[in-house]
Amino acid sequence: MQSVTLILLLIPLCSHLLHAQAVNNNSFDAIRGCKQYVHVADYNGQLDYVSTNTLQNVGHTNKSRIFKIGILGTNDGHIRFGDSRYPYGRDVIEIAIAGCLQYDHVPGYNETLEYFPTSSFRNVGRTHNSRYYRIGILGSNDGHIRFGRSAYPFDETVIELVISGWSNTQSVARRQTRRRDQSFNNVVLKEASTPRLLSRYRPLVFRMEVFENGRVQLTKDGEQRPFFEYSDSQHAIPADYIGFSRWDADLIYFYDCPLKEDSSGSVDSTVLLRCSLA
Ligand SMILES: *[C@@H]1O[C@H](CO)[C@@H](O)[C@H](O)[C@H]1NC(C)=O
Ligand SMILES: *[C@@H]1O[C@H](CO)[C@@H](O)[C@H](O)[C@H]1NC(C)=O
Ligand SMILES: CC(=O)N[C@H]1CO[C@H](CO)[C@@H](O)[C@@H]1O
Repeated sequence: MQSVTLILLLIPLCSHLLHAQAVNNNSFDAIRGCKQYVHVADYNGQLDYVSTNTLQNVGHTNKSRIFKIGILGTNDGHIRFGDSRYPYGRDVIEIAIAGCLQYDHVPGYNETLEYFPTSSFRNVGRTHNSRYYRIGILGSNDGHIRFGRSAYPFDETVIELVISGWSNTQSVARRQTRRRDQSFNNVVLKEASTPRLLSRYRPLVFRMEVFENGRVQLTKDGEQRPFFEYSDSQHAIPADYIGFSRWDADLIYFYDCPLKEDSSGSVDSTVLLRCSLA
């Protein structure tokens, strides 16, 4: 049997969740408030059994008990239940990507990218000399973001940001010129060590700020200092169009995410927070 990685999510039964679906913008909104279980054992491995007595969200009828569960993966989810008790992790998944648009079926590095016009984004931050965008990446390594001036930037220069390539160790900024036959030239602008930045189990969510003078800063949610930055003042390239690619690992991107300062105080977050604590 093909080895698969699954993530099981125990979902709270909560009427507010139905209300929240009206504003769903990506499929991960459905698992808000769930506990997350990763590093799932193989079929013949030792399973951790979660004691259902300790779950906060169990539906009851006088003839049954109801559990709501989510599975993320390509195939072969296996659920076993019985009367044994084992300890379990209390890790509550935090859905940082609420309200983002989701992009999967990400094209390969040498395929034609789909560039999204940032002028159509609902969520763009602006300062007097920069614009910023909130983006999420879920996957084990090698996020690739390209941005530039047009939707079909062949024979044009774009910026390519490699987020934790080289087996999730290093991030790089390049100036890239790509031709219609997909041949390309790269000029390296910056290399930085970023060990274990990406994860298959938790999205990396960050702000990408593009300054008019060619500076670019990537800053993780909840952090003040960029984890990656460079400046290319000779060739400032605006992020009028943004595209996403991958290398050897499947990725899911989240883009046009609500900017942090907006999302934290919104009505929807409040409702959902109450839901996950219920
Ligand atoms: C179970 O619930 C149903 C409907 O809620 C009720 O009609 C029935 O009498 C209940 N049965 C018992 C054994 O309590
Ligand atoms: C993309 O093309 C370059 C040059 O043609 C090649 O070296 C590289 O391995 C290709 N990458 C992928 C992921 O196919
Ligand atoms: C919470 C949120 O961002 N909701 C948006 C989902 O998408 C629709 C249509 O694009 C918007 O109208 C909502 O505001």
